[in-house]
Amino acid sequence: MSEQKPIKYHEEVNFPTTTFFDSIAKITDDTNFPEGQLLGFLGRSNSGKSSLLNAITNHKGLAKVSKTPGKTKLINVFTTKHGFSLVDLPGFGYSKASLKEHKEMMTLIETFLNRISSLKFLFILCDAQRTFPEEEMQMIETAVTKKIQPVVIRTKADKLNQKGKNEVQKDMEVVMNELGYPFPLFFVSSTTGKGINELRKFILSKTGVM
Ligand SMILES: Nc1nc2c(ncn2[C@@H]2O[C@H](COP(=O)(O)OP(=O)(O)OP(=O)(O)O)[C@@H](O)[C@H]2O)c(=O)[nH]1
Ligand SMILES: [Mg+2]
Repeated sequence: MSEQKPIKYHEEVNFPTTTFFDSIAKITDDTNFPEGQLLGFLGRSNSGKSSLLNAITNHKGLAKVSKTPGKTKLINVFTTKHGFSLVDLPGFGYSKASLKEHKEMMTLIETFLNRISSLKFLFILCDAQRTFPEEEMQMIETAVTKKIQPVVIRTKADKLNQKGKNEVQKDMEVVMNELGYPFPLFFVSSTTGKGINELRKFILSKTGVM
């Protein structure tokens, strides 16, 4: 594959200034989330959640990206100056995490989905090179039952050629048919900027900014 040139994606669609709000380790009745709509970003460890948040907000060091997976163990909340907030959820499925750590993380994610009624969108990220896993399908179903809009994002799209992308697109249509729910689907690359503007437009239109 030929080297892809980075595009100046940050100049096309402006995203509101976004700043760190808080890191949350446990959800109780006193846990403070920002006012306004919350948009959750969920996916396996290393699926590219933190990188995507940095790309969307055009803010390189906003969410921490690590070469070693399993970095984000807390719920990290970032708030935009337009009143909605982005939530980087802990990456699940990291092979080196202990069973106890894994359970704690899944409990934190479940509590978040169950208890936080201002959560309106759940972006489910999955590396475009992977087969879409069963657990992610279940997360789509969970979101739908809780009246949270699920959106699937296939990440690291720079690693796919057109043929690969077409195959993934077909696989995702199979998933939509199986679930009986045609969720919005995006292919993005935080490295090249592919799909980032489309995703920004989607977020801004759904949150009423655009
Ligand atoms: N090629 C490519 N690599 C990417 C892309 N996005 C992220 N990566 C790399 O994938 C690795 C994981 O990225 P993160 O953004 O930290 O992933 P995460 O889902 O936040 O991981 P956890 O915090 O462990 O849950 C890093 O080495 C990134 O540089 C992308 O679009 N293309
Ligand atoms: Mg992360």
